[in-house]
Amino acid sequence: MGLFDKIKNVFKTKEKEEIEVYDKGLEKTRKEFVSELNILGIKYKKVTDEYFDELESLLIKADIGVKTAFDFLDRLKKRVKKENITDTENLKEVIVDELFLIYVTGENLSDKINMNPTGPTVLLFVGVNGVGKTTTIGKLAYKYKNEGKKVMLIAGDTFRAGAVEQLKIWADKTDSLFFGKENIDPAGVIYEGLENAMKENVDIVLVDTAGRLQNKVNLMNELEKINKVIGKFIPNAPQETLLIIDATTGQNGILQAESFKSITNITGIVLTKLDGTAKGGIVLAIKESVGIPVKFIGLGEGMEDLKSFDIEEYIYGLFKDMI
Ligand SMILES: Nc1nc2c(ncn2[C@@H]2O[C@H](COP(=O)(O)OP(=O)(O)OP(=O)(O)O)[C@@H](O)[C@H]2O)c(=O)[nH]1
Ligand SMILES: [Mg+2]
Repeated sequence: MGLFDKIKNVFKTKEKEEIEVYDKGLEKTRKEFVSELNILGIKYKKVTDEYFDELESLLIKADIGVKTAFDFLDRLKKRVKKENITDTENLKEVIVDELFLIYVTGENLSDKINMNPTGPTVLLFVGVNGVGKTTTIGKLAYKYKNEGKKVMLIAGDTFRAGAVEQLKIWADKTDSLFFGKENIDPAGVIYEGLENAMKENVDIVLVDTAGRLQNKVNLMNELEKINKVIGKFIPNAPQETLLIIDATTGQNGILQAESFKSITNITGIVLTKLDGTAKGGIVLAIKESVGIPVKFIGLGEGMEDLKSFDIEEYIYGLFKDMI
C-alpha cells in the first residue's frame, strides 16, 4: 500500500478523537496550504517551471523552511522526471509522499519519551517566555494521570510573579502533587522537590523553568546547575529535556531551537499553538534544520489539546481536503 492510501486509512483505523484534534488543530495551515495548492493545480494543469516556482513560495509561506523547501523541490522534480508526471493532478500524491519522507528519513530520531524503568522519570521543560511551558506541563500531567501514574509538578520558575501559583493551579486541576517556593534559587526548589518526589514514590516529575534567554551564559549556568541537582537524585535524569516552541513564531522558533541546542542537551521539542497558525510546516523545518524530534504538539489551550506527535496523523491533518 502506498503512503497516500495508508494516510487515507488513518482515519478508519485510529480513534476518532485522536484524529479530530489534528484535524481541527491544523485547520489554518490546511486551509491556506491545501486550498492554494489546489488552486495552483487548476491554474496550471500541467507541471511547468512556473508551477514549481509558485509551489516554492507556497511552501515557504507555510514555513517549512527555505532549505527544506529547496531540497523538497529538488526531490520532487527528480521524481516528476523519473515517473513522467505531466499533470498537476497526479503530482499531489507525490507531494504528500515526499513531505512525509522529509520527516522519516535521515537520522533515526525517536519521538517516544524515554522512561526511567527503576525510579521516577524526570522531564525538564525549557523555552523562552510565553511559549507554553507551564500549559504543556499541565496537559502532560493530565495525560499521565489518566494513564494511572503518580505525577508531581515542580515549580522551577521561581522569579516571575504568579508563575508558581499558575503551576499550582494545574497541579490541583490534574490532581497531581506539587512542590514550589517563591523567591529562592530554582536549583534549590528542584532539590527539595525531588526529595519529596522520592519519598512519595512519584512516577513522573515535571519540572517547570523560567523562560529567559536574554543572557545565554546565565541560562546555560542555571540549566547546568539544575541538571546537576537532578542527576544527583536520579542517575541518568532528566530522562528528557523538552524545548517548548511556539509554532506561531515561525522561523524565530527554529533560531530558538538552535540556540538552546547549543547550551544544553535538548532531547525533544514540543511545538505549541499549532492551532493558531498557518505555519504548520514548521514541524518539518525543525526536524530538517535542527535534527531534534518533535515529541508533542499543542493544538489548543485545553487539557486534552496535547498529542504525541504522529507524522501520519499530522500529514492527514494537513492534506485531509486533498486526499
Ligand atoms: N492556542 C493555544 N494556546 C496555547 C497552547 N499552549 C499554550 N497556550 C497559551 O499560551 C499562553 C502562554 O502559556 P504559558 O504556559 O503560560 O507559557 P510559559 O512558557 O509557561 O510562559 P512563561 O512562564 O511566562 O515563560 C497561555 O495563554 C496558554 O493558554 C496551544 O497549544 N494552543
Ligand atoms: Mg510558565
